[in-house]
Amino acid sequence: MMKLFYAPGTCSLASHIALEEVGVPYEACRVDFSRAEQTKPDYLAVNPKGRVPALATERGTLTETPAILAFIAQSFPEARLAPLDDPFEFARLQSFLSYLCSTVHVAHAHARRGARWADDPAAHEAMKAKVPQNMADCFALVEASMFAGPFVMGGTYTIADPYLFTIAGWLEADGVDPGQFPKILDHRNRMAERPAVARVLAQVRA
Ligand SMILES: N[C@@H](CCC(=O)N[C@@H](CS)C(=O)NCC(=O)O)C(=O)O
Repeated sequence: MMKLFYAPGTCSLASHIALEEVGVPYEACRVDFSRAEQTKPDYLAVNPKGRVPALATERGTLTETPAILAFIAQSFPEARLAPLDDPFEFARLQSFLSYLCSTVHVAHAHARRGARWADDPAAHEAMKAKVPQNMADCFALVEASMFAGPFVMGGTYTIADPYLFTIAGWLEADGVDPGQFPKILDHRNRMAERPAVARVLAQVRA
């Protein structure tokens, strides 16, 4: 059985929802950030990056949210979580996942993880101060030109949806009013009503 290593309130929620959507058995293994378990040898043996998510499969352990999401979609094609038979559409999907991973998530991380980029406490404060603007700019772009509706890629639910739901869930904590982005806010509300999403949220918050 696959094992998903996750922590509440993190980007691992996207992979968690995708696993729940396909309906395969998996074990959810909580990594306790309050005890810095992600930095301890036991977890570093799972993922030397010291981050979640990590998905342990029978062929080895995968990290990086876009890779895990694509693996889930490709491994369980019957769940139709990606346009697997259309290279252009699949690339458009990957483009969206990459933007969330490499730009939006990184913009968010500047609020809490400034020590990755600078040692000077004044630099941490300066990075933190930019987060509301950077996150609002990213979401304005998603709202205006990347979100097709009613789902991210258009009429069909894909692995992009739980990923957008996850990162849009951070907006208030990043000092951004999600009301500025009506399509994304409506998507977030609709996502929260999906049975798979509700099951994962109940499990993560327990
Ligand atoms: N690029 C990675 C980022 C993973 C990542 O940064 N995860 C955060 C939680 S959202 C984490 O594990 N942080 C722990 C730490 O920085 O100590 C992905 O998309 O999966």
